[in-house]
Amino acid sequence: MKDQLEKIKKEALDKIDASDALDKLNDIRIAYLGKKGELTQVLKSMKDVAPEDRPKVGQMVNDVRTIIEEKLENTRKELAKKAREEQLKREVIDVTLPAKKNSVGHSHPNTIALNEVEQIFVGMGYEVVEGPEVEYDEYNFEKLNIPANHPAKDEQDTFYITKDIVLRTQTSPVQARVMEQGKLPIRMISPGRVFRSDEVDATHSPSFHQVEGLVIDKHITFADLKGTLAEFAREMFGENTKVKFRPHHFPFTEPSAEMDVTCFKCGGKGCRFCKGSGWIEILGCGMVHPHVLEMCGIDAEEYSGFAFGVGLERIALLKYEIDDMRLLYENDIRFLKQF
Ligand code: 2NM
Repeated sequence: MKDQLEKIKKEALDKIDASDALDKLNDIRIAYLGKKGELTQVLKSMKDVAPEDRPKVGQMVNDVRTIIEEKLENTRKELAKKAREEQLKREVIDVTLPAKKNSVGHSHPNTIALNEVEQIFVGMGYEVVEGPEVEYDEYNFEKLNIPANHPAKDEQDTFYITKDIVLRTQTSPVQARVMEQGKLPIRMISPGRVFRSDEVDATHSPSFHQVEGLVIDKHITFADLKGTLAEFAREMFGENTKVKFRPHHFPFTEPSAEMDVTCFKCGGKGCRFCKGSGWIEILGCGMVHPHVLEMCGIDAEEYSGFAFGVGLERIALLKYEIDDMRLLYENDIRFLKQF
């Protein structure tokens, strides 16, 4: 019996020594100490041992069990430690490696130009007001003195959502809404996206951006318009910039004009940039039509005002000397980073 126990002990300890994984230790535990394990079998054969020898043999079995258990536990700890060390080695971080560069975006030329326009007018005391891109026909056309049957309402120019709802073709409906609220005087600009059913080319897009301005107060005259827009041109394109107004027609203003600025490339002498004329067309403007004031609930006898509209893309293309509008819609970061 003693020899048998010694043999079991040696066998078990050798197997534990040879183990290189935690699950193998568990197999060994089951094989020797488990319910059907070898040591348990020995206990079951106690009935064949002489009764006076049983305590001694029992003690021996327990000693062997304790030795195997201790060896199992120690080996388990060693293997676990080795596994942890190997994991740490695998996960080691080389803090001397150069960091990955975060790619940062860049402001769009439209955004840069808009920030500049806003800064100029906010500096003159104007408010910046935004409004819906999907508008009622009433605000986009009717209240701006563009009646039914007007060619601007043609489906060729306007995206219709329903008979009465359109994608705004200008940001003036925002101004009609502000006038209607009746808080006077008004000094505001309304920047935003507008929509026209145009084919895409180097100077056209079905969706572009406008900044429109509106001033309403008592005694506002065309001189106020000229002084304000001349100052805007100087701040936007340089202090030597001169302006000139050419008569024009818009349904919502009377009189109406287009404003040109002296070419900021050649200073007015004429170059490729201004197509030899020395002048560059910048914006449309005029005195708000009395009909528009009345339709928006403003007494045209007491109040008058001027309004203007500039295309943001046009400003960006001119200022940054970009020759194709389509570049502004691709958002290629290599293009954007140049400005
Ligand atoms: C332009 C040109 C001229 C304009 C008119 C108005 C309003 F709402 F007061 F009637 N807002 N903007 C206007 C006037 C816009 O864009 C070329």
